[in-house]
Amino acid sequence: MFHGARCCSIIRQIGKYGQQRYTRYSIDTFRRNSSQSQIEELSYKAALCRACGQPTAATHPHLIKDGEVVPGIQFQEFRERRNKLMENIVSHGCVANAGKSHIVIIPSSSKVYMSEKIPYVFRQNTDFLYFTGCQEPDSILIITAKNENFETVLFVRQRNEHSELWDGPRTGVEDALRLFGVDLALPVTEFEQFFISFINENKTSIIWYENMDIVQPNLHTKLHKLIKAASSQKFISPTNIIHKIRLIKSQSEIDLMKESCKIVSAAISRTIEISKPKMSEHQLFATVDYECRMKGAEFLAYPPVVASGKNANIIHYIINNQIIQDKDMVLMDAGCEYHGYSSDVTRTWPISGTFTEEQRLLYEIVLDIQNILICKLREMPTLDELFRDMCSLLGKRLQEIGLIPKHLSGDKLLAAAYIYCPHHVSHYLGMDVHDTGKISRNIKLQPGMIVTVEPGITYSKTFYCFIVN
Ligand SMILES: [Mn+2]
Repeated sequence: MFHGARCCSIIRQIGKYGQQRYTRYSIDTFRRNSSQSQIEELSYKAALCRACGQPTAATHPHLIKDGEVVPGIQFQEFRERRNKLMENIVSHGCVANAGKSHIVIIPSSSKVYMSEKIPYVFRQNTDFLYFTGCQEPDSILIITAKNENFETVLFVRQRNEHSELWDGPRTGVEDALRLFGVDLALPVTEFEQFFISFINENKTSIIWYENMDIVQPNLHTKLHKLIKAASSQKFISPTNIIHKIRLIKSQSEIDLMKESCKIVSAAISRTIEISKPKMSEHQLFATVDYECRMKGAEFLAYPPVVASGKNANIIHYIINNQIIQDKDMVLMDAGCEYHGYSSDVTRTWPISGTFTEEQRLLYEIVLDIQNILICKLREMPTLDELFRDMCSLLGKRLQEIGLIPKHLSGDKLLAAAYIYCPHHVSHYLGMDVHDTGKISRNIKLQPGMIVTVEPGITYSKTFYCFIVN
């Protein structure tokens, strides 16, 4: 992964010319050739043009438009999200809240390593990303509220020449302030001091921190130590409040979600086109991955299920290493992540290009039921009601073809159908595949929610049939 020889030669070059000296030389040369006003304008631009820890409008104009923090989402939208969070925090009824001060702590992810010095692809903690747009690891978002005044502080890693040589540019403290529109940006090394001062000055403050889900292990340990030493204060989880906000998507999020779904849908269509008997499941995985990336997705949203024949009976079959036989159905459950937004689509098809009679029968039952359920969404049911509807529709259709005994009715029929579709029919979809996990499936749908509709039939004689949207 890392090329020792190339790296040494870069170090030699920097050693020889000196990075600082080289930069100063360029600015001096430039100064001699420019008028003062040009210099001012250009040095402002140069500051914005510096590569940061993530794409910006200056360095990646093909990804980020002026005024956006991340692709498709404007600066202002992040402010509105943080304001909404704090309005919900201060008006929350779970604690005797009136007049109290609050501190909300949302950590970013840390880098995770697969083996010595070899990192996994970094994926930012979703809640942190939602409120900042910041892709820096080991950072912390703090929002404090005192007498209805909110202050946002972003703690990020300082710039470091040696680390940046290895891992690429960091955004750093100064540019974080400008890039993310927070009130204050500080080095993450100053977090402890900041936190201690805050809780000393605000002895009855409420500390909002998700204590059950450890995102940043070092920070988690530190917070526990500090809170033990400081007072009798306890953590209150902000996650329910955060997920309620994330549940309702804005227009810009809906546009990103549509594109994410479009990309994976085209990628799966292409994969079906090129698939033929004797290919391996692995090759179809490679095809869907390639097609998603070529169409602009960053990566797949989850390890895809590519299952032929009876492998499709394993709901989370991700080993994907079997050869697809002539008569097999293939099941593909794949989604991509497009600028932070996930899709989740499942399709099944006969590898030969032609269904057997039996395969077509089951396929069409699932397709019919899926279409009926999609229409039912207009009535704004709860997801649990949608699931009950699916079991009832599926039960009746399977009775018609003799897979479920005709005398069953009511709950017994629903239970019999569940054996053929042993999973829920829907979940919320968004930045995460199983988005806003704290939200019950027993609440009515509302405009702005995005959900999957994924009925299926697990039939163990020869194949599995499953459709998702
Ligand atoms: Mn799903």
